[in-house]
Amino acid sequence: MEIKSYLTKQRGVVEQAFDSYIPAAEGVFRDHIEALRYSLYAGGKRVRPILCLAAASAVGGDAVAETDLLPVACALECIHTYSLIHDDLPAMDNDELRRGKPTNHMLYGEAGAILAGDGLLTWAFDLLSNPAHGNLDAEKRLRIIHVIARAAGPQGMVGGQALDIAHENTSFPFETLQTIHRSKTGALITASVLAGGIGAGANEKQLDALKRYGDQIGLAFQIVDDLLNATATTEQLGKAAGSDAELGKATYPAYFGVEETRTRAQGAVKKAKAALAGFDSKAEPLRLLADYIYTRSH
Ligand code: GRG
Repeated sequence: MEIKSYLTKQRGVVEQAFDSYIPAAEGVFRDHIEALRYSLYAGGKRVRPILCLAAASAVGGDAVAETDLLPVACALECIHTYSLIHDDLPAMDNDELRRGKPTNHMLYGEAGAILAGDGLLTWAFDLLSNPAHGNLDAEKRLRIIHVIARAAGPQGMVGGQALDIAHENTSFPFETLQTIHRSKTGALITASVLAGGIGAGANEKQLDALKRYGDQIGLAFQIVDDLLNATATTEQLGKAAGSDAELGKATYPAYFGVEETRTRAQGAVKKAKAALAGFDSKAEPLRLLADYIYTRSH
């Protein structure tokens, strides 16, 4: 299997599912829905939904992934997109460009962007809990909702963002950087993998392995994000390069330099793949995704 064609195919699967789940920009809520659809369709890589489907495939095969997990995959992307819209706001990173396009608040204003994020976060839980979507039984559905809510909330992504902002322009120990990375970026990535596993009926041993895999690729993902921010151009990234240094953020390259940072990212990818040792060839996409996370260019 070749990663590029796999990603293209899976992005198509996720985007087709969006078309059936996300309300059309029409009627009385048209402007609000247009604002949230703008960011949802602005060219994201769809890493979290693809990881969720790949984990489900690793446990139960592709058919289970595509019949039962699509609403979960889309909900994860809604939560991710909301976090980016809010992260770009003037009160946070104050970015004008994301994925090479104007950020949400540049087009819809601050209030519109805050509400677009709120709408996406809430819609995610509508999708997850709606029995009309997917064939998941109530027990799996509830467990998935809990895993995702925990990862997105005050002890996960939101808490990590709060810590990150609180530590701007301060110096702090490396352990704090790890906590910020694990919560801000890693938690939702691990939850994406776990949600796929739970939905496909993974046993506890398999879930433990998927958690170890998720934690390591989450770490690799954030390290690579730090590296790209420090070394790539705004054009390559589609968002402001060098913004971490400008905002006084501590990053892996700031602690270890570029070479050591690369080695650490490679180490995390290796550990992620080792965690999958008990899985058969159905886990091949997860293995390829681990490599992709290291080699991605934006
Ligand atoms: C505002 C509650 C709240 C949280 C924001 C995720 C996040 C927390 C902020 C984004 C800042 C950032 C650059 C984090 C590093 C890792 C990351 C999440 C990168 C963006 O994810 P990609 O690369 O984005 O999957 P695409 O554009 O492909 O969807």
